Amino acid sequence: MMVHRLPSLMLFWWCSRSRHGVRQRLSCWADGPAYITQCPIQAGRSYTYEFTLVQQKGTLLWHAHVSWLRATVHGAIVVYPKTGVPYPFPHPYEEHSLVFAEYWHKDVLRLEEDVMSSGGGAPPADAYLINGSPGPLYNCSATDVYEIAVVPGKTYLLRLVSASLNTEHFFAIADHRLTIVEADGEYTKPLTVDSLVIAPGQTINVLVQADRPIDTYDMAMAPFMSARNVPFQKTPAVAHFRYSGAGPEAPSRPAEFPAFNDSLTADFALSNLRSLNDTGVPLVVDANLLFTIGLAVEQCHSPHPNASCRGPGGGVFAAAMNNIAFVEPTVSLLQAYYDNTNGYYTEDFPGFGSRVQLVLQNTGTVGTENHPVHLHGHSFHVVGHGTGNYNPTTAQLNLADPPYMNTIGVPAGGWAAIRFVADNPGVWFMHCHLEVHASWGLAMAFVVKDGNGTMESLPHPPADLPRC
Ligand SMILES: [Cu+2]
Repeated sequence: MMVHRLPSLMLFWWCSRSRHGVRQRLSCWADGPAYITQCPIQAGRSYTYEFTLVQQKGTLLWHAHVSWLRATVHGAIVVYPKTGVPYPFPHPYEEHSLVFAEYWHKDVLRLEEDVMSSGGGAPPADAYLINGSPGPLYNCSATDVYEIAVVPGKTYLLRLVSASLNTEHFFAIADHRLTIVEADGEYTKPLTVDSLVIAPGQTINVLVQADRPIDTYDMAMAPFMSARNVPFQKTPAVAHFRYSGAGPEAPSRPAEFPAFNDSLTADFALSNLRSLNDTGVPLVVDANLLFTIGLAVEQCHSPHPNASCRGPGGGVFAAAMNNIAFVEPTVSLLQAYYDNTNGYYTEDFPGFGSRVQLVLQNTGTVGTENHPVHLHGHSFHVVGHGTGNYNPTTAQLNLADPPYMNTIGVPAGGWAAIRFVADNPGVWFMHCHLEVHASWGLAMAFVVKDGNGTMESLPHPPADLPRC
């Protein structure tokens, strides 16, 4: 599969995953994040992303991975099971993808520049969007509503994809329950909920039964905001789940949501999500890492504090992983690693094939917030999570059937433990998928060195790889 002839400065993140026992490796050059695995594609140039989908299926997200361009450059990728392989649930009557996004009236490059030079937070989105439409709750948008025509009695599979920039969202359908059957491209045991939270970067498939009286029902996304004192857009984006026979003029039934800061409900799905199949959780680990993640405020050093120190208390927002704020390099880290260029990376990550447990501890000196942390190049088993500080002697880990994901919402003031096998050579970005947090430095990259066997080495870079 290839994506090519990209019009201008765009990069594509590919949710490359290497499943246990599955050869989905060796395509780090096609991963996409700017200054991690390549330099940005310049206007008028192109880069062909080549990668292999081996035994991968499900709903994935592609998006630009430079600056804040993901806001408008994104989409769903649906990988169907091989011909003849059924879903592990009754075949739905129809399938629809719903892509969630945030919209600003401003050019997002300007938006990013303004936010980063202000030292303060990101302004709320001007609207939320479902498949590009904000829906009737926004001004002048009464007819700009995405709609699914529904046959009563049938079952629908909805592929939910969040390309949102800085906000996590609840999703709900009026009077209907949602049965989660897949998360981040991996089947789960069916879990039925009234609403769920989806973080930027995540994909969740749900089954919905059209078993309610004939009418039009709102399918809506509303903000989940775990941080205090952060301004955010409160108006939900609404799409319609319209039964055939419903009067076109009748008002739709509104979806109901938990309170915007209801962390308990937000965490429910994660707490109860279980992998459907044996995904090969490492029962013992070779490396046990604990990284803190969180936001902080730095002292103002600007001669123009009113303009450039608009964070809390007249400071400048910052973020860190393991107490180090990630600063975007001016070269591609993968290129630097491939060329053995000194000064850009260390080689202290556990060796090829290591079974790694990584505990992400959410800290932060300016209140805490849920951080959806995404790891490139690997899916991971979410073996545990909880509130407060991680305590290895009391933490309850699920080593039987944890969900196998690539983005994990680390609870506000809490922790999440993930396990994965570092068997994909290359440089892999790990970052908060709230774009403003990543810009502040909530990011890092792992160097996974080559193994000794065949098909365990980073290949040579493709000829058309963009150069800095
Ligand atoms: Cu974050």
